[in-house]
Formats: sequence, C-alpha cells, structure tokens
Amino acid sequence: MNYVKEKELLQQKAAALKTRASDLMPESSQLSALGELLEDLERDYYTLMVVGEFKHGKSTFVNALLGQDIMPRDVTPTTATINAVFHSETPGLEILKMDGTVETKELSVDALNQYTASADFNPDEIKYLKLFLNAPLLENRVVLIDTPGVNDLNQQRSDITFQFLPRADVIIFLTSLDSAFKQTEKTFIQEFLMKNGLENIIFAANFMDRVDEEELDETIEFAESRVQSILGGEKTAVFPLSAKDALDGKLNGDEAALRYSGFPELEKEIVRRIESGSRSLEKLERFQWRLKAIAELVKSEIRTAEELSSHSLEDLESQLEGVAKWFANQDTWRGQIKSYLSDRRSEINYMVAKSIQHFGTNVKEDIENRIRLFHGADIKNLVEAQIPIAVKSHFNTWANQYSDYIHELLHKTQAEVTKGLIAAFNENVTIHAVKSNDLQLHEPIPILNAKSGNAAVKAGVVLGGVSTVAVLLGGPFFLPIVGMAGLPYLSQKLAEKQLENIKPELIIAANSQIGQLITNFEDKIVDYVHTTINKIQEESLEEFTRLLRSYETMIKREISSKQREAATIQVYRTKLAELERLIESEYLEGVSA
Ligand SMILES: Nc1nc2c(ncn2[C@@H]2O[C@H](COP(=O)(O)OP(=O)(O)O)[C@@H](O)[C@H]2O)c(=O)[nH]1
Ligand SMILES: [Mg+2]
Repeated sequence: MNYVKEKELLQQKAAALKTRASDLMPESSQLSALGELLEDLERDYYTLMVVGEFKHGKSTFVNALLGQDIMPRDVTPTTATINAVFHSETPGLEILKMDGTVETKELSVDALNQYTASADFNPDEIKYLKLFLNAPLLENRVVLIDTPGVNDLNQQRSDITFQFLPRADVIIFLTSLDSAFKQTEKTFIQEFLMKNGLENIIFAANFMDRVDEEELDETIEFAESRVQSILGGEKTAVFPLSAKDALDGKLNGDEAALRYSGFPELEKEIVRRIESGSRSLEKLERFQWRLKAIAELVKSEIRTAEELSSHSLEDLESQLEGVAKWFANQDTWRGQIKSYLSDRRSEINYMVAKSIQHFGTNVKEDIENRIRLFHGADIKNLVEAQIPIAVKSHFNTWANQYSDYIHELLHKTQAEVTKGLIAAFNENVTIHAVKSNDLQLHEPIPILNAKSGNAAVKAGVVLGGVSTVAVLLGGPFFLPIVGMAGLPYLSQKLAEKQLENIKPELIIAANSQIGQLITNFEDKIVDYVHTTINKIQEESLEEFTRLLRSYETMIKREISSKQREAATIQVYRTKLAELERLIESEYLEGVSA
C-alpha cells in the first residue's frame, strides 16, 4: 500500500463529493463533516522531533538531516524556540506569535539567529518558528522539529519543548556518547516521554568522533544498557553518531566522512519509522471509514430530497411539524441513549473486572512460584529484572488478548447507537409521517432492533487504533515493580538471613505490588471505556442533531419552492382568467356572430 497515493485518492474523492453535494444540497449536514475530513487529510503531517539536552548537537543533526546548514549551531547562541521545518519549493520563514499574528521573513541563518538564546527577543511572545525548505526528507508531509534543550536553565525554553512533545510521531533523543543517558536524561525519558505514552523513540549518541576507536564498542554497549534499564527491561539500539562529521560530509560531498559518521544507519531507521509508523493502513482505514460514513449519509439525504419533492405541500408541512416534535422530545431520546450507553458501559466494565480478577490471580501465582523455585544467588536480578519482565509479559498477553475485544464491543456500541438513531429518524419521520397525518413518535427509539440504516461504518470515527488498550500499558506503568529493588530492607535482610527466609516476605511484597498494578490497570481500562463511551454519546447526538437540522432545512426549502410553484401557478391562472374575461368582454360581447 502506498499511503501517500491512497490518501491523495481519498482527498480527491472527498473534495469531489463536497463540490457536488454542495451544488445540489447546500443545506446538507455532511458538508461540514466533509470539510473536517479534508482538513484532517490535508494536515496529515508526520512529525519528527529532535530532543535532548542543550549543546548535544541537535541543531547540527537537524542540519545534517536537511542537508543544509540552516539552524544556528554556534558555540554561543543556542536554540531558544521550537523550529519546525516544513517542505516547500520556495524557502521562507514564519514567526508565529502568541497573540495569533504571523510575521513573514526571508529564511536565512541570520534571520534565525535573532531567535537564539543570546539574541534580544522576548520568548514569551513567540509560539514557534515555521521554516520552509526544500529537502527530500520532508516530502510526503514530514515535519522536522528542532527544539531548545530539555534541561535548559531557562525554564521557559524547556517548557516550550514540553508543550510540543505530544505532537511528535517519532522522537529522536540525542545524548552524548561520553556521558550517555545520565540521571537528568533518565528522568526526562521516564517522566516526560514514557509517562505521556511517547514511546516511539530513536536513541542516538552524538560526539562519536570524540571517543577512542578501541573504546567505541564498549561505550555503545554501555549506552544501550543504560537505555535498557531506563525503559525497564527492553533491549533498544543506540545509534552512535557524529552530527558534525555527518553535516560536514553532506555539505562537502565527502562520502567517507558521511559513512563513518554513523548518520546513514540513523537516517535509515528514521525513514523506516516514517514509512511504517502512524501512516499505516490503520490510519488510512480510519480516513476511509469516515468518507464512507459521510457518503452513506449524503446518500440518505439525497433519497430524502427525492422523497420530499414528490410530496404535497400539506404533507411537507406536517413533516416539518414532525421534526419540530423530535426536537421538542430531545430530552427523551437523549435520555434513552444515555441509559442505553450506560448499560453497555456496565457490561463492558463487568467483563473487564472479571477477566482482570482472574488474570491477577494467575500473575500472583506465577510470580509466587518463581520466587519459591528460585535457587540462584542473584536475588537482585530476580527482583530487578526477572519479576518485572515476567509481570510485564503477563500484562502484554492480557492486552493482546482483550484489547481487540474491548475495542470491538465499543465499536459495536457506537454502530448500534448511530444505526438506531438513523433508523428511528427514517422510519418515524420520513416514511411513516407522510402516511399518517398524525405524527406520533414511535417510542422508544429502537436502538437494538433497528434493521435499516447503514451507519455501522460511522463507528470508526470515534475510536482510535486497534491497540488502544495496549497503549494503556505504556509509560510508567511498571515502575512500582522495578521500584521494589529499591526496598532497602531486602539487601539488609539478605545479608542477615538465608535466601529461604526472605522468600515469604518477598512473596508478600510482590503480591501487594501486583495487587496495586492490577488495580491501576483496571482503573485505566474503566477510565478508557468511560471516556470512549462519552465520546460516542456526544458524537452520535451531535451527528443526529445535525441530521435533523439539515432535514428541517430541506423540508423548509421544499415547502417554499412548492409555495413558489403554487404562487406561480396562481399567477398563471389569474392571468389566464383575466385573458378569458377580456376575451369575453372585449372580443365577444356585442359582436354579433
Ligand atoms: N566534535 C563534535 N562536535 C559537535 C558534534 N555535533 C555538534 N557539535 C558541536 O557542538 C556544539 C553544539 O551543537 P548544536 O547543534 O548547537 O547543539 P544543540 O544545542 O543540541 O542544538 C556546536 O559547536 C557543534 O558544532 C559532533 O558530532 N562532534
Ligand atoms: Mg540547537
């Protein structure tokens, strides 16, 4: 699948539908939805964010990625703003201010130098800088962001970086190879990246040119072991790099320098992430779902319009009344949906609670067995590595097993609500209403037994990716277990007693930690279900109100055109009658045959 091509196709289709629908049905409820879809498709950026402490070569590396020496990277001035680089055939610079204004400048290193730490500008006034450049990496809507140092002594400048973090699709974390992943960096990675679910990180260690060649392998190994411990057990590659050599190599066309800078491997990894990352089938499918859902609704609006034009003025007026009654009855159907959704939520939560309870028992049993059967000498390793890894793998297995299932339940729930609403709308207003003059609503809204309506696809709009539940497992979730290693009593007890004597205490400690994890986990899932159901509720009601409003407008338009038609006929008839009378009085009267 070529993401970019498929997306362009989708964009064209959406734009064409919007033009044609707005020509024929300017009141269509779907025009704004189409507008939103087009906007999202348009803004479909893939954001690479380079972060790290200051003076670690971030700007130099960004320049190497761009193949242009554009970001200020002198020894004194350091980056003080977020610099986001966008693709453009013609270079340019926009300064986005906090007050919403945008200043446009010519792009140059000098212009950018005005916004470095040593320059005289008020960082309070600047939101970020947008640079426009022509660079191959940026094609296909990739945005590359250079940031101030995350440990910048200027709190304001570090804050700027933190605010931008959630937009990153991939984070490139630059450390220095000679002091890789020191405490402050560890804190940043754990507290700011992992805690925010930002786990798509590429780790690179700069200043490779400063490390002795004989020590290189060992230094990289050390860096990788640091990352592994920071991430809580996962083995992760650290790319050694000399950003300076890479940039020099690129600017001077020095292939050998470039090759030895470690840059090509890192660049390849970045490209791989871009290609396999969030521009995935899943993302594309969500866009396709949305377009399909909109198209279904436009189609049903067309059918409604066709229907309407075949009705008499009287019919139409009574239908208008019917819609008014729907609005007057809002509290009822809103209440019905709320209680329907609240039932579904309880069901899902009950299922989750039962399954987690069972799961918790299994995890505790397994860990207890591991502790009982442990005969090694390295209890620290058991506590710090083996147990946390085992627990994590249990949780992952649960998430893999159940996240699709929970997702599917939510998916179905949304589909039912939308289907039910649309069916009720079609059956009660459009069709039945015209047959009987008495517009009684058929209550309750037949949410569960709706047979018509094609809104199932709409379900894709609210819900995120498939593995949303798995995402909940990210971040600092497992830290408490890792923290057990810090329990000082353990090592003390180990010194005093034999291993066997510690085991019962360890089992109690592990059980209580696992118990906490399970509770947290359940809370997170319940929270997720709650938020999603609320979203489903809001979106469905909003969509349905939109539909009703547009239907109302359509009826009104049809009524007024029918009235106009009637008036025209009336005028014509009057004219005919006048002419007839004239003929009678002036042409026929008194003239003898
Ligand atoms: N020796 C060496 N110096 C580098 C390397 N990368 C960057 N520098 C220098 O380190 C200083 C800080 O680089 P800069 O890109 O501004 O770091 P930033 O603050 O993280 O953006 C500059 O003087 C760069 O020339 C490298 O790989 N090797
Ligand atoms: Mg910089």
